Order: sequence, then C-alpha cells, then structure tokens
Amino acid sequence: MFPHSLLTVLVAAGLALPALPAMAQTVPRARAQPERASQRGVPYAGNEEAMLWADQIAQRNGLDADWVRRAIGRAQFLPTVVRLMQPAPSGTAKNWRAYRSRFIDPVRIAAGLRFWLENQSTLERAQQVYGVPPQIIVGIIGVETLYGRQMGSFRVIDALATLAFDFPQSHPRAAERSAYFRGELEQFLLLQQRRGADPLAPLGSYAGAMGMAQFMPGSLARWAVDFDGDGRTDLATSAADAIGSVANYFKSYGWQPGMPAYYPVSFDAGRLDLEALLAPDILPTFSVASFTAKGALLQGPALAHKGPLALVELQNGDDPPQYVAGTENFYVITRYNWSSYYAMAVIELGQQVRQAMVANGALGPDAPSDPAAAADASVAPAAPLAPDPPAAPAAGLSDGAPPPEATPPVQGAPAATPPEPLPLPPPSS
Ligand SMILES: [Ca+2]
Repeated sequence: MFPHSLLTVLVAAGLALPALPAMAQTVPRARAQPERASQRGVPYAGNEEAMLWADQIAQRNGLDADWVRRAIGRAQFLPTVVRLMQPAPSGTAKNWRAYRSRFIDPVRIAAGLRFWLENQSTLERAQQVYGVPPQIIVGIIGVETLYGRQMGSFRVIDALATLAFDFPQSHPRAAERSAYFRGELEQFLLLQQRRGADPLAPLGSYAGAMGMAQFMPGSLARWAVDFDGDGRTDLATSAADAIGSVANYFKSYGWQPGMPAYYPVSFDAGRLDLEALLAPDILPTFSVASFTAKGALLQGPALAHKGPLALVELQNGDDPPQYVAGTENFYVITRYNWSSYYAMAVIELGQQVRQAMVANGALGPDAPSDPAAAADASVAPAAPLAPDPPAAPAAGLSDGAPPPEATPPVQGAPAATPPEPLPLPPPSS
C-alpha cells in the first residue's frame, strides 16, 4: 500500500518508534537462558529459499520487493533460538510448585501492586469494556514480562526468520510450526511497513513475541487496541494499550464475566474414575453431575455451576499432583499460552496482587469478589488420594498442544504468546 523506497526505509530507521524495549535487558525468566541474545549468526541474504519467500510475500502483499529483501536479507540465523525451541525431553518431570515459585514471589507481587495502583482506572475501564477482571490482566502482564521489565532482547526479525526457515527438524510438528512462523514473519513485516518503522529494530522473545503482553505479530494485528486513545497502538510503552489488548484478546476467546476460573475439588476414592476425568485434558467437558458421578467432588458455589468443567492436574515431580476443577474461563486463559501451569500461575499472581491491593486499602475487601477463583485458598486442594495413575493420561496436552477439539491454530489466531510451552524448571530448582 505504501511501498517504501530504500531511502524511505533509511529515514524510517532513524525515526523508528521508540517502541520496543529500551529497558529490556533480559528475556523473561521463564524463558531466560544465560546466552546473550545479541550473538549474531549468518544473515539470510545468502539463503535462496528465504529470499524467494521474500519476493513472494512482497508480491502477495503489494510491498516493495527491495524493502522486503533487505529486511529478510539482514535477518540473521540465531542458533540460540533453535535450541530454545526444542521441546523438553520426554520424561522431564513437571513440577507445579517449582513452576509457581518462578512467578509468585515478593518482587513480582510488589511490581504488580505498583502496576495496578498506577493503572487502576484503566484496569477498571477494561473490565467495563471487555468484562475481564483486573487481576487476570495483572496476572498475565506480570507473568509475561514482570510488568514490562523483561520484554525480550532478541531482534524480532532474527527470531522469526530463524523459526520460519530453520525450525528444528527434530520437533514433532516442525512443518506446521515453520509455516506458522512464516505467517508471523509476514505479519511482522506488514506491521512495520504500515508503521513506517524499521523492521530490524524491534526486540522481543526468542519466539518473536513483543511488548508488555508479549503478543506475536499476528495477535498484534488482530487483537491489539489503542486503549489510551493516542492514535498509536503500542504494547511496549503504553500500559493502557497492553491492558486493553489483553482484555480484548480474552473477550475474543469467550471470557465470561463473573465466572470463576476454577473451583477446588476433592476426590471420593470409592468411585473415582481418574482416567475418564483426565481424558479430555483441560477442555471443559463434564457437567457438575457427571463430574461428581466420576468421584470428583465439588462444594459451595461450584455445585451451582452451569457450564462444563475439566479436571486440571498439576504434577509436582515425585510428590502427589494437585487438582482443580477448571471452568471455561480457565480454558480461555490457556488460549494465551497453552499450558495449565501457565494459567494457574497467572491466576495465582493476580490473586496475590489483588490481596496486596486490599491490604493497602486500595481495594475494599468487599470489592466485587474475586472472580478468578471461588475459593480464597491459594491453590486449592492437594487432594492427594494418589490412586493408581491412569493408564494413559492425556499427557502433555495441557503443556503445549491444544486439545484435539480446540480451534486449530490458524494464522494469526493461536496463542498470543509463543505457541510453545514455557519450559518447566528442573525438579531440583
Ligand atoms: Ca495508544
């Protein structure tokens, strides 16, 4: 639409939005690796397949071919990105308590309190407009980037090009993932072109996610909103834009105002059918009656829940797992990042920050009750009956792959953040 001449690009480079993360010095802890993201690899200018692709997307989108060729040609292969994208070795023990400890800590809670206080009216406006409660938004932005402090230090174009053209072939879904990242790279170039911004400037995660909310380019194009009304949508420097965009994302995935994300659950050993309960993984499937009939017991407000439920299992290494009854809203949180551990960390961080708000007198104890969880208890019920483990648990579904019934990840529609699981910490850490 507005093809750039080389001259324009050079000018744009100088005028590029201050955008992405001047302040970001490290990748988020969950994804952090000791390597410096600044290590540079071979430029893609010499990669025929990549340059052919550049010509194709230039033609398809009416972009200036030289602009696209220069952008792709100067993108660099990053071996670190390939390594970070490798799936965790099978047999790696999942450990909720260890995972939790990475995100629920005094530093993050204090930063969340500050963020909530500074953005309280915006968070309330987002709830009015989109129906998504503040603590969920605060939980997401805290887990993703520690409230903008860790937005990633990889050059986005390097990360996306590496994953588009050199996705690790050992990955079980390499072809699909490679196609996905080519779509994201195309979206990224379109965004930068539309903004008149330098495609080599933005920094982000090793998967190319950007800003306080770590949106992939396709998600930026589709769900990001200008929530502070300054005429620009900037998730790296505008907390309001990040807040509105996260809320808009959740609304689009069907967040239901007022519905708890989960309920505590306990087991009746006599009739427990854990295999059947875990078979659908995190996809809410069971009515309260069928849940109960299979030995998963609910209480209080959960008994009046109308929609379907899922039994969410959180493993604890060699210790007994914990379980909660996930609602459709729990499932919506996993559309942001396909992991039940991630969703639970978001919920718990939001709850903790909310409690800090109450303790500081910034929220009344009677403020509309916490819709993130029915129970106050920070994660419920160990319910460690530890019956025989199910013969064939739907392992792994909640840690990277969407359940089969879930909407397939069409271009621009998958999780806002990288469509790969956050690596779980080693059991000992
Ligand atoms: Ca804005």
